[in-house]
Amino acid sequence: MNQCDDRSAEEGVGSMRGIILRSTGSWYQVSEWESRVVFGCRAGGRMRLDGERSTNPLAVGDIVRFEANGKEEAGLITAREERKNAIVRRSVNLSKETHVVAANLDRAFLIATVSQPSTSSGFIDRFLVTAEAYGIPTTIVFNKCDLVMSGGKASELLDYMVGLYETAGYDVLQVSAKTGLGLPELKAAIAESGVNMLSGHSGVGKSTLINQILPGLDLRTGDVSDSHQKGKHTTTYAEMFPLPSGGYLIDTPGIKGFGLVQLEKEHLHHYFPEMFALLSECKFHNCLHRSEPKCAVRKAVEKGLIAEERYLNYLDLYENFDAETNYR
Ligand SMILES: Nc1nc2c(ncn2[C@@H]2O[C@H](COP(=O)(O)OP(=O)(O)O)[C@@H](O)[C@H]2O)c(=O)[nH]1
Ligand SMILES: [Mg+2]
Ligand SMILES: [Zn+2]
Repeated sequence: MNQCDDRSAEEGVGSMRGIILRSTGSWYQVSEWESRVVFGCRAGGRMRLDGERSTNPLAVGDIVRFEANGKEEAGLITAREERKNAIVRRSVNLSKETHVVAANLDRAFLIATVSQPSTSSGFIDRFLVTAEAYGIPTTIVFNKCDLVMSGGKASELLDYMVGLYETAGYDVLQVSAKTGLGLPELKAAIAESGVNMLSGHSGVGKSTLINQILPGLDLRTGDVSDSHQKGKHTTTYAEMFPLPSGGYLIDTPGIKGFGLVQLEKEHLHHYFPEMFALLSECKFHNCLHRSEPKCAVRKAVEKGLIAEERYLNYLDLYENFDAETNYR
């Protein structure tokens, strides 16, 4: 049962519903559900929920019950609603604990680039597997397209990467935060879902894109190699911004990638949609598409119907699975 319903009954009229925009460990910014007024909240003692091994029982995107504590726009969080999903990574210090990066995501936007820097398909595929496992639809956004000269090497790579992921069944956008190319399409896609997360390597232009989408914010950009950014809370904490369309946009600064938490090696191939679609045509129902006879996936790779690069990334993830569970 929904914990919110549970507890609101006993807490009565003073209780409000809100969504966590920001968390610094012991203090939270909570946006009241209807008015969107932001309250500064602390968490009540009951927040560590049974059976959870995370260092942070409350995360960005969590929907909570809270009570105003008399002072203006300050309150106490009393309960958390059940999560639809949560992106987690292993806690920095405690190997068996996890850190919840964000919860209740409706869509992820993976920002990638083909130059300055170039994003590898290995990184993209690892992200996609994680998102598939959590049931979060993903749009791949190639930014910095203004740097791509037609006919050049970067242009070839861009065409190849776009084809790779469109063929695999993903939505792909080509944008430039600098020139505004493709931004109307990106804004429209973001307005379609409730809670959207922007992810990607440092330096691909996440903050620049968010500044274009929400011009009032004025986020710091271009500090890729800025030494004072290291070790600060910005390396671990996500932040959520309300959108005029009614939804939210989450920035995940400094998060290089997500680990394959709670995922079984033998199920990895389920999260490559174009391979999963062919599983029923393999001779063995539990085919791992490695060296089994009469494998429909390998046949499709040979025929060029499934991209070899995606298949090789699958094999690589499979072979190095134990290492991959250690978050990088
Ligand atoms: N040429 C070009 N540069 C961009 C674009 N978007 C971002 N940048 C630059 O890339 C650098 C990193 O951007 P930033 O938004 O801080 O990346 P983040 O680490 O992903 O948040 C900055 O110097 C930006 O000015 C783009 O579309 N085209
Ligand atoms: Mg940034
Ligand atoms: Zn197979």
